[in-house]
Amino acid sequence: MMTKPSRYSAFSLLRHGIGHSGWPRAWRSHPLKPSYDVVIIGGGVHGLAAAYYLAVNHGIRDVAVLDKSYLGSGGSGRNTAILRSNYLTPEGVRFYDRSMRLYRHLASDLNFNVMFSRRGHLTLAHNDGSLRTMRWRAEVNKLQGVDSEVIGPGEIKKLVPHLDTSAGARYPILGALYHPPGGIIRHDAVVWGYARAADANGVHLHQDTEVTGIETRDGRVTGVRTTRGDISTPAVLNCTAGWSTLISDMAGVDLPVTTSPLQAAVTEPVRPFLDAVVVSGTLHVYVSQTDRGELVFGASVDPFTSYSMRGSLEFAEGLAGHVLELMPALSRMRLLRQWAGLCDMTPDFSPIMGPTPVDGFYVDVGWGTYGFKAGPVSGEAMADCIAHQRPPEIISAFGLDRFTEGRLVGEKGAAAVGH
Ligand code: PYC
Repeated sequence: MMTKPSRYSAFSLLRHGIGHSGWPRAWRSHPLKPSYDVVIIGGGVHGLAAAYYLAVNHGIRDVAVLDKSYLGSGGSGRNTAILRSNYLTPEGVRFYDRSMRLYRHLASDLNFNVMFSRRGHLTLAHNDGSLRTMRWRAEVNKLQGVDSEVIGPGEIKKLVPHLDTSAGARYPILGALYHPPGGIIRHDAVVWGYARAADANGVHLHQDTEVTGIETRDGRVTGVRTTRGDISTPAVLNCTAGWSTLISDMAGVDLPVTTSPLQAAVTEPVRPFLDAVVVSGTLHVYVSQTDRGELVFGASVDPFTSYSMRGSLEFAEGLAGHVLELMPALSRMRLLRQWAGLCDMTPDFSPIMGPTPVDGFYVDVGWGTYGFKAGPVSGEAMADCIAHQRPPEIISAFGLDRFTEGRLVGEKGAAAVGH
């Protein structure tokens, strides 16, 4: 049988696929200047987005973003890229919903394909207690204009036919919080898109530049010491995860944060069969299928504090068992890779954002397991906070002072899984 000649001959594949000739650099390298108007520590989605919005929304372009490794090397490149805004508190729902709105328009704002994919997000309830929390969340969500409702096993089965919704399952599914706007995105593309756009707007991106100290005088920030030289600056934003306490300590600011690893894993690619993002708090597992066909699985944070980013066999075993309780048909799929990121946990599972007792030292930290989905809104809000030297309304509930004033914003009940 004659086969149709492919448009991509071996020769053209070699010409276009290997060597990447003629591709422009997405962002430039610069010498480290001795001073900047703003220095942002952490070159992940939060730091890059803050730099981008400082330049674009406020005309503040004399900004440096410092990362001790490569851009996106921390939590931004180590998450499961799930987007949602079905939180428990009104403050949380409003905040994450703004992020969803920014994410939806990000590809056109940044002129970069970030592969946002609206999938629908299901949080399963396996007992009456969870079902009650789902109903509560649905009501809070609706009051804030966010699309969420509780659905029963019949509707769940239609959305995700591979789920075992039978009454005989070991953890029977009683219902789910269904959040149609939820979805996934390509996390690296979000980093690269913000980095390219920040660079195009005059921001200096400095990779392999580790912060070794923060200078203060008379209660205000005056500069940053780095492995590539010292910088004088009146404004420093700590956008790190894992090292947020270390950096804040350098400025003399204590944070109520502990750090735990969060592991995830990905399978070999298979044909698309899973449209929705599925989460089970009881079984401590969440799963989605990427555009390439891989299944991405996550779980709860490791049950100890650590800065280790190594995967463990114990995690893979537990994960596989739990996934199979939900979707027995996956028993023959192979895990390809696993990884871990660092989660900075706060006592109320909400972030710490805004000014600190040290003038000019700002924090955007303590994201726990919610950091990636908040990247755009955090960047927008922290840029506003620095430009106007006061927190905008959307983050006013998340200040560091809430821990001494007893105004906690309890978001543990909205965690994808138990932590
Ligand atoms: O809160 O949706 C979530 C989540 C997924 C992975 C980590 N956190």
